[in-house]
Amino acid sequence: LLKDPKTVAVIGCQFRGGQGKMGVEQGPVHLVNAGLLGQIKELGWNVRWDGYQSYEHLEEKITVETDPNIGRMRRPRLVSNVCEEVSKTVEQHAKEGQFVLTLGGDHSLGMATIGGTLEVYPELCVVWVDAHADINTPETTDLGWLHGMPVSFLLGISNVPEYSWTKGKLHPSRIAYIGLRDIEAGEKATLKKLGIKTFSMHHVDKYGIGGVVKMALDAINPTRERPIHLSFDIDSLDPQFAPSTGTPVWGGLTFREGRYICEAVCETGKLIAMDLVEVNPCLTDPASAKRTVAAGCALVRAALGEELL
Ligand code: 6HN
Ligand code: MN
Ligand code: MN
Ligand code: MN
Repeated sequence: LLKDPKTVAVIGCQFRGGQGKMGVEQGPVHLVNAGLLGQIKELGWNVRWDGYQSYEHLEEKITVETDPNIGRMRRPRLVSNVCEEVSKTVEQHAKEGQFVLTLGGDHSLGMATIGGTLEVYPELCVVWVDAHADINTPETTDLGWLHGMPVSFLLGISNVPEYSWTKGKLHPSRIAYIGLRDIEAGEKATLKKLGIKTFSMHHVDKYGIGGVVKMALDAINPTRERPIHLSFDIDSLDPQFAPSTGTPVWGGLTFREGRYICEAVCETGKLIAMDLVEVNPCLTDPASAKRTVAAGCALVRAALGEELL
């Protein structure tokens, strides 16, 4: 599956343009300063740190003035250009056979990371762990921020000329959500129409996290042969475990439930990429930020095999 099963490429995406709050671009620095790269090495991985990607060259060129809304979409050209660049970086590392770990940054990056891995692994399936479905289209979005829309571009149901690089190759039968609890009416209609597998907190309560992960994988990866991309939004965790995030929603996953998802996906032996996004260490007091960052590090370690040692 991975040509280089011992190497993880880590990309620190200092990007906040897909949402409106300052600080989410600091996520990667806080995760790395908490010792994440060393922790991954201790699990036996070669770490290829790709450095902090700051996108200043694009932010200087694509300013608020030159990037007016397209319909309701805010900062549409900036997000598109950054994501296209990230997508190429992810694709390159995946092509080299490395596990790709992307540290966000906001979740608009999901269209970039999964877009990149899909180019290398056409049979890919996606586990999207989030309080939100992030499947708004330019028509259904309320606030207009792109971090609520990446899945619609992956599926090819948002058609915006500025986003023509997004190829829309993900089939709706190959993505499953876990942790949902804040979905907009338009998103609900889309999920229903496309028959997408969604496991909300209601299902987690009803079946337990073990049952939910099994059902999710059975749906998108029945024979467990497909490569898996795990896109983990830290706001899937309950705010008591991950308070430092831009759109917290009560009633979320416990830390253990979040960890379990990462462990179980890792256990399949098919995980080829992970995103950890929406860690915003600037929104809370330092102790809460530290707790959020520590939770994020533990999720990554689980996805990279800590529990299997
Ligand atoms: N995230 N559904 C809301 C929106 O603005 O479209 C919230 C999106 C949150 C996005 O947390 O990655
Ligand atoms: Mn690189
Ligand atoms: Mn998200
Ligand atoms: Mn979210």
